[in-house]
Amino acid sequence: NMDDYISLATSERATLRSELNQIRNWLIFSLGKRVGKKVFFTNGKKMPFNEVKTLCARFQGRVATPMNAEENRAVKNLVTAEAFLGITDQETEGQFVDLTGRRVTYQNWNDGEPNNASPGEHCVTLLSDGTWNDIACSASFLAVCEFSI
Ligand code: NAG
Repeated sequence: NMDDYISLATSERATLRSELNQIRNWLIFSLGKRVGKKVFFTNGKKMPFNEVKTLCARFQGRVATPMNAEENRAVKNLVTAEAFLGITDQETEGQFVDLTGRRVTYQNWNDGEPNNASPGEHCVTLLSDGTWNDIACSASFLAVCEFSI
């Protein structure tokens, strides 16, 4: 009868949801870093900034953009090499914004940075000590994406 079909569908949906949660937990446990509702992953590949943007978008994520010290630490602990962040001053020199155009409130520059070294540095990388450097967007660094969970 119809009620039996509906309750079966409801319980199957609950089972699927809990199995998907379990798979998500395995992924984060083995490969990712989670801070609150954000999770960071890397594919371990180095590429120019535009390719990182395309890659993260293809997987419905964004280039990693730490909004506070805890998120910055999570990215630092995820990577083993210098990584691009989703922050640029391509629009207005010296005004660093996220990829939605908002000015970034949290910043963690290395001493003497950002220096816009010749011939111009409009992208940002996370250095191995967790501080930031501005760098040419055409250079290749590790791709790190963030996803909302
Ligand atoms: C240079 C960096 C520059 C940084 C400077 C700090 C490159 C191409 N340039 O090597 O971004 O501001 O060191 O001393 O890596």
